[in-house]
Amino acid sequence: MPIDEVIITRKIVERFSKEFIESLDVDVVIAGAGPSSLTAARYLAKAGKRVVIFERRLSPGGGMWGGGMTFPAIVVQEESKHLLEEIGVKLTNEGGGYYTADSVEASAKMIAAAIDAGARLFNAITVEDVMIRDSKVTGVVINWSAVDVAGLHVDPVSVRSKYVIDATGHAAEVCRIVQTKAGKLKTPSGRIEGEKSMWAEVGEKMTVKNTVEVFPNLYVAGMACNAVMGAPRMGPIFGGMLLSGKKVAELILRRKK
Ligand code: 48F
Repeated sequence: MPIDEVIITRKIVERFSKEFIESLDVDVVIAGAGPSSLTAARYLAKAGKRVVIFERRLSPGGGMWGGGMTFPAIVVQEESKHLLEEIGVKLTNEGGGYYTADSVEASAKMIAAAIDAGARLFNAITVEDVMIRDSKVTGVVINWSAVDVAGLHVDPVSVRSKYVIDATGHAAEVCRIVQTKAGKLKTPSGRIEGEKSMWAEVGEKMTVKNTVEVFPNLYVAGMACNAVMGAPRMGPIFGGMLLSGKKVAELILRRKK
């Protein structure tokens, strides 16, 4: 078969355009593609929701690839291990309720499982703002991450969604934008409370408890929950991230429309 560079270019642009246009008006947009996002996306897409993830970096997976201090292993606890087993991640029982997994295998399988369930994942795109109508979040505003990196003055474009999940990790970037532009969040002080120092046991429990709707139609998942609600970080134990992703999917699936 002859190979033509211009055909290759056309096919890439056509395919991207088709998929991007299909993603402009969806049920759920998730900002960030870490472990909480990928779990939420898998559950939501499996339930038939149209889900789009925008990830700033080239590689989705967030903080999971690096395990603990780049030792490529993660720990999960008994009550969350089914969320990795469901997608075929091999676990080692370390005793006492602790299980370990290869962080690279876990990250790769979580990404594949979310996409296989039907979620669409766009990498190298940053969520830089939200749309708000009648005091409700109605979508996100996005731009190429490269535009940001290069400091180019280029206007972003918009994507409508019924719900937005802030799964941007420690930075809780979407919530910070909403706080700046729309005011009060549903937190004890109405503001972002700020993440607290490492305390794995409390942090893990609080991440799940703090998985809530923080502004009409805006949910938090993963580490962003503790950053917004004011609870400890927990380091390279990932059960709370996975359970938070599952919980946010359940909260959205329970909504009427
Ligand atoms: O931080 P991250 O892995 O999110 P998570 O699901 O998991 C946290 C754990 O990895 C770890 C931890 C566990 O004990 O504390 O930190 O809460 O992934 C967040 C992803 O969001 C991307 C970022 O590049 C990363 O891949 N991201 C951040 N801001 C934006 C974004 C943004 N504005 N737009 C798009 N992506």
